[in-house]
Amino acid sequence: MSQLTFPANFLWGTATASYQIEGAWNEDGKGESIWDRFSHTPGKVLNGDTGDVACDHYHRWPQDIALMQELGLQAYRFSISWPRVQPQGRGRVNQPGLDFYSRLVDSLLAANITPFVTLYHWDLPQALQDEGGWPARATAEAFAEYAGVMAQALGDRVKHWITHNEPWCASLLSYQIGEHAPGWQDWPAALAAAHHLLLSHGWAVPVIRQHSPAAEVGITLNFTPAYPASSSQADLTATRQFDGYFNRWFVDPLYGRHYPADMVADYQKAGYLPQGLNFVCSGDMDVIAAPTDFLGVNYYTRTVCRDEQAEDNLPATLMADLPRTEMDWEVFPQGLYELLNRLHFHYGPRKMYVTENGVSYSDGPDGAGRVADERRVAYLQAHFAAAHRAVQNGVPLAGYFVWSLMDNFEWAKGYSQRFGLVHVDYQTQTRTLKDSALWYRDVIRGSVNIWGA
Ligand code: IFM
Repeated sequence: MSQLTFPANFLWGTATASYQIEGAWNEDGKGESIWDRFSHTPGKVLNGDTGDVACDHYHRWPQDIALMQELGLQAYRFSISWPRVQPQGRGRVNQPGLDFYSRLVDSLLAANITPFVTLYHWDLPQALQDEGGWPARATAEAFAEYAGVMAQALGDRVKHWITHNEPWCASLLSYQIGEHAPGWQDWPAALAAAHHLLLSHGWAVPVIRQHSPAAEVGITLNFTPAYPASSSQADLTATRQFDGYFNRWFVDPLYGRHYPADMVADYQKAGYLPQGLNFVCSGDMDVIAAPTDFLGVNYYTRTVCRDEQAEDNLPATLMADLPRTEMDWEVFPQGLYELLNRLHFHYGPRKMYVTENGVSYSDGPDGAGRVADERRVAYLQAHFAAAHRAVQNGVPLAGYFVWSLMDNFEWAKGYSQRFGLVHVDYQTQTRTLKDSALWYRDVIRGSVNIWGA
């Protein structure tokens, strides 16, 4: 075992998202979002949970910043609720909404915590959904306007901007699988949505730079590396396809490689692109490939790909038998190491941040009020060590954000999953530092060591 040291200005932080923590869904002039509409629709979210109150962060943010200070966080990644700022998605700006984020930023800076602002973490104004949502090009145009509003308001103080969080979720999970808002199941619409999300990112980059000249601008993708269950042709094809669907469809165009040709062919064959790539207009791919300052990487797990239908399959040699989290995701830290290397050597982003990594375990306070979540400590330790090995290989990793600061609304799974370093009692809104929070505080302080093999 050796003791690991990260680069001197490496940033340690935590991440959250507006709908998952803020609550105050209809206060101070905020407009309705697609997640308000979706969670208020019976049957869409487990147990009928909603983000109406969530962690009540909209009212309790001073206390939450105090918690961040207690943990010694160096950076905090949060997202802006678009309909809190522009209730109709374009045009009129709701000043109280803007003031909320402005105060938050000022207080973070006063606490010596660097704000990382995500513009879109899935709470689209319902008004824009009513006009077609992300499958409509006009939504991308509205996003560029909104990015300008935010950069103008906060750009003097915010120096790290993330346009979108996980466009795979905002497009395919939301418009093809239908598990997330707005709950469509429509392949062609989902692929158009993916394009418009990426396009809106490309349009927003220069707009943000214009109002916030010294800032770093990037995008966050979620990656699930795909591994074949065996070396059979069928499993290799399944692996290529999953990787294309989940990872390459998004990262390739951002780095100037257009949509992956193998996937375009597969989608055409399957009938998912009946009009071809007709949503791609001349010049779009150059817009999408606008140079950025960093790539945000969200990593939780891998996928083992098996074509169960194939007759000529070999026996599976790579079994999915690792420990699993309460999301039923495999714990696979090696995947983070391999992913960071792949991104660095294959795409060459200038810089990367792990903008999310963390784990859902439901440990709560014992009789003495202690939350002994040693499995989360073990998960984080192993992933930090994997990231460190990547840094040793020359990967330009500049920081790491644990998901999440506190337990929160886990989308279609409601409050059943707890990812926080801080436990939240939703009845009383009491926050309790879990053991993992205390351990993370000590990692940041440098008073406990991260161990590598
Ligand atoms: O809670 C989510 C977050 O909103 C986006 N990334 C994955 C997390 C855990 O599922």
